[in-house]
Amino acid sequence: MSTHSVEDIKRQSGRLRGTLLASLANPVTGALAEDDQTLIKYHGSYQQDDRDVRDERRRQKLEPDHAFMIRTRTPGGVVTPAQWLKLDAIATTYAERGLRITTRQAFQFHGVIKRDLKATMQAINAALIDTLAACGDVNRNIAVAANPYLSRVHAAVQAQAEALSKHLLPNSRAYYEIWLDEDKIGGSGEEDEPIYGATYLPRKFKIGFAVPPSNDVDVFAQDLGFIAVLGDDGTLLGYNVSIGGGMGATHGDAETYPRIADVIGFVSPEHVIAIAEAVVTTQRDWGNREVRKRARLKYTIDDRGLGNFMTEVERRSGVSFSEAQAFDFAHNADRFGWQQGDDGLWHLTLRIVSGRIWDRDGVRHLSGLRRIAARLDADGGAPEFRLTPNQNLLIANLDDSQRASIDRLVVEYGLDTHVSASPLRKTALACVALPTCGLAMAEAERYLPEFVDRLEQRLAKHGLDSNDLHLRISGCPNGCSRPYLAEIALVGKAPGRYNLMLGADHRGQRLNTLYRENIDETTILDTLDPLFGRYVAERIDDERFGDFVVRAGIVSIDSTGSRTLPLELIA
Ligand code: SRM
Ligand code: SF4
Repeated sequence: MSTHSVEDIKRQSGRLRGTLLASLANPVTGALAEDDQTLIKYHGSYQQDDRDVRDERRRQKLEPDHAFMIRTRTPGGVVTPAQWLKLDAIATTYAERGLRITTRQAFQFHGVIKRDLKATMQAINAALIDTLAACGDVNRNIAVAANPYLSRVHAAVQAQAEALSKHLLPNSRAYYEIWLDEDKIGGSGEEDEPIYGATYLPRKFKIGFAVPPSNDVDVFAQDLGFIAVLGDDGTLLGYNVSIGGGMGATHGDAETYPRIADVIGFVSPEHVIAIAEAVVTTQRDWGNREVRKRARLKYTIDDRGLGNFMTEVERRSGVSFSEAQAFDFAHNADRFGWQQGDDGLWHLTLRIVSGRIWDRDGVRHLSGLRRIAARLDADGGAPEFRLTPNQNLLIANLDDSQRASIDRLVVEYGLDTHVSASPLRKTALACVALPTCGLAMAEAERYLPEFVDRLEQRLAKHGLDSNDLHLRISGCPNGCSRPYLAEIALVGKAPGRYNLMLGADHRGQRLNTLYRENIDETTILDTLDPLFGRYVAERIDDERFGDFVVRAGIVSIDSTGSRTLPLELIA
């Protein structure tokens, strides 16, 4: 890795250009120069290597099998059928692992080799989608409730999120010069960055818009959240604002921890951009630039004080927060199948296991969705594909006459797994982890199906087959599947070994707690088994498992339910 600090790399990058052009042109290696590996993130890509073959290649004295992950900036995860077809073609031509829906409603392409990077970026842009700021120390893809029923509010919130995403883009033309061959103009490399400045943010920054009763975006895991408040007539009155959420932690480092965001007040829709910009610039100026692990907004707030931070945001934005309005989240999972929106149109939510869409091992989901996209594209109207923050897929805005033909294709291509899957399987999430993620300590996406098989057997033993239990697996404590908000979570510690976390609620409002550390599958199942037994015997009415383990004192959560203590202190 580079000997330069990330702060130095950003400062010296000529507004995110570095030596990327030379790195891309170098035919000797499949990798980029070290500092460029940091800079390419701001362009929406990560250099990775296939970890399944890493050791073997090292033995053979070969360089790692380098390839790139590319992530889109798709606020709210919305694309048209025509765009879907183009993304499918890009995945088929350049990527190795199909299309991957992320937990922030982006598409990821894995396994793009260096010499195809530019062509892939150009093809994505030709689909009128970009990847700018999808990664890096900037505002990331903005998550928006995929909410299929409150369609009018969804449209208003989506429009607001798109405008905000655009507003918070870096000003540098580096992306357009490097990938899209835009001519350099005077001042290139020294562009003004009015929001970010020369060193951008201290760390990544994430925004989510929630529309109650659904908390599918896990708004309290976001650095900045906007929770829609509706009037009696269903119109959008404004938003409760939440700040300081985040999941990432480091094993054994008590200075790092997941944190539930604080709700700090209410603002009207016209103030969203001013508030967001003020939160971003305050974090830019106040965030920790010495210790990257402490650089997220959640630590800035804990270090500087929530009240001080709020006052500064009000000062910078010129907007005063009103008192937060009451809100009520019912769940943080998706609702599958057909739902009719309040505009009369129909929306179909399909389950996509860990967001991976490909044709492999008898599965033909990529082909099936290609047929559906082609049909919808030909039909006209305003259909759209909407990625959900739970890695699933919504086919939105259909009229009644279109449903039967889509249903036929869904069944023909086996895209109807939500019909037969257990509630546990339907809502289970796993991050990507191995073989592409460089930080993975254990399997997640590839392990989820078999772990669910075994967990289902234990649940069945206790008559809990139909229990809607939320399970999430992450390959390391960074928490990309938002595991700390699951009733049961496995957080990777080492190959085949996980920390078992218990006790979050099903609305994304309470973090779970470390219950057993560094255990293997058999121990995990044997640990859960008696707890399921107690749950059946002792639960009150329709009490959820996550609530039960807290009430029964099996895990202890602080009285506010918004634990901000380091994991290690809680265990
Ligand atoms: Fe993540 C880093 C994948 C959502 C917290 N995340 C990574 C990297 C890029 C690994 C790396 O830095 O080398 C992973 C690439 C794996 C791969 O091969 O694709 C990765 N994160 C993902 C995705 C694809 C997971 C998924 O299965 O869908 C999600 C892409 C989101 C997107 O479209 O932008 C993803 N990551 C999240 C979330 C969930 C969310 O945002 O709602 C979190 C927790 C929320 C948060 O940020 O606190 C998350 N990812 C992290 C962290 C820990 C950050 C921290 O504050 O400590 C890292 C590591 C880091 O930044 O150093 C990380
Ligand atoms: Fe990789 Fe860890 Fe994120 Fe999983 S949680 S994708 S293993 S960084």
